[in-house]
Amino acid sequence: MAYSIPVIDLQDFPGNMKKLMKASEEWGCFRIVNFESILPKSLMDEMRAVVISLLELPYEIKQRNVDVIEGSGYRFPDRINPIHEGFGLYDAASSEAVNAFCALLNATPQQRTVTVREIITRYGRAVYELSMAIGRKLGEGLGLTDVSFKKWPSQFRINKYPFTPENIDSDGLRPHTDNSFLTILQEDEQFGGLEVMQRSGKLVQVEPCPGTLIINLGDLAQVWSNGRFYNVKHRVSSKQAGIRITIATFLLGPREEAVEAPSELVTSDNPRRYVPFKFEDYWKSKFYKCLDDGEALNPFRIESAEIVEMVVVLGARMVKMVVGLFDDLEQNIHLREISKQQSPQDVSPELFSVLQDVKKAMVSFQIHEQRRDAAQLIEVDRIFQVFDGLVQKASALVKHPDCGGGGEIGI
Ligand SMILES: O=C(O)CCC(=O)C(=O)O
Repeated sequence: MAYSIPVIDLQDFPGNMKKLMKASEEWGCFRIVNFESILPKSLMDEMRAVVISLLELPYEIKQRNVDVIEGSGYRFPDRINPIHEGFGLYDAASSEAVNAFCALLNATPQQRTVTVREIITRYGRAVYELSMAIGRKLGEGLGLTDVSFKKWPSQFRINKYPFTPENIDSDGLRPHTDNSFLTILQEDEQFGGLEVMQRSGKLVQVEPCPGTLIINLGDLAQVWSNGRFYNVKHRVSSKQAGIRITIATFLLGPREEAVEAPSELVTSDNPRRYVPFKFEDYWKSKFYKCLDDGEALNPFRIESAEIVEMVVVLGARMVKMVVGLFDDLEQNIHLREISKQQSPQDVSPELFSVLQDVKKAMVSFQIHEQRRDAAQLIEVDRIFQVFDGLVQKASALVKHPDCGGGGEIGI
């Protein structure tokens, strides 16, 4: 069978290492074969059957699959992706998360809870183990020996595309990059429609190939590899009438630690490209601002971060200067008023002069205190109010040559 994207044999390492690196750098996606010792074909088939049964549940019940993190739950076809419906399960490798997911959806007696739960649990663990194995190989390929993605949770997205003769050539999912480090995609065995864009910009159709899996590298792979891995831009297009169902499992960013390239991958030839950031900040910015074209990474690019820092520092200085100017003005007015005061007849001029000096000192002291408080308040409040806008402006100014395209909320 002719494959349109590179194929990596997981049982043939280090033999396939060069090919894996080339695929990750030029395509940002590849197909894997020989992974059955971790994820058997029988489990993939069982999972597909479970997924189909879940998608048949009534809408009121599907809606119970609420977000655990922004956008992680049920998605009904909407204006942005009108021929796409999806379930989501955050932290898919944890049995608690699977139990909670199943408990919410288990509304009909026909749903054989125990089996459904057991299959999702086994699939979640197997596919997670597979993502750990691929992550380790990607690390080894970059010369890192003890790479672990154990603290990076995963997420399922179950995708259903009702393709009809009327919507042929429409987008099932708009072009996007994934929010993940890597995505493991179990395709529909019958209906194709996935299109991936090579780093060179060439768009390639990916035909289904039963018994294999597709791996897409997401935005976090681009950051973690310090720009070496390509975050592949892809979309799903309706090619043929029929119900297309796929299961995507995303290896997301760590909950606690920052997302950043390991120091070994930062060299004088390839300086750090992104400031370390929290996955949550990236995810929220991508979700709430509906950033489709890789802009979600822009605020974290070093060039942008430097510009933003510069703008913030300059802004803070300006605020201080302005506050200082107004305060000096106010202080002078007060001091002049004190100087103009006449000495009462029963107070000697010497004593009056000392009292005036005390008053002046108090005014200066008060203004100094107010100035400090005001400067602090203004700095914190105003700078942070405009901060978000500045980040966006700075991001728009910086167009990185490697920008691999963006991320509609792919998951
Ligand atoms: O359904 C597919 O083929 C691709 C799914 C995808 O790109 C996604 O869920 O982000």
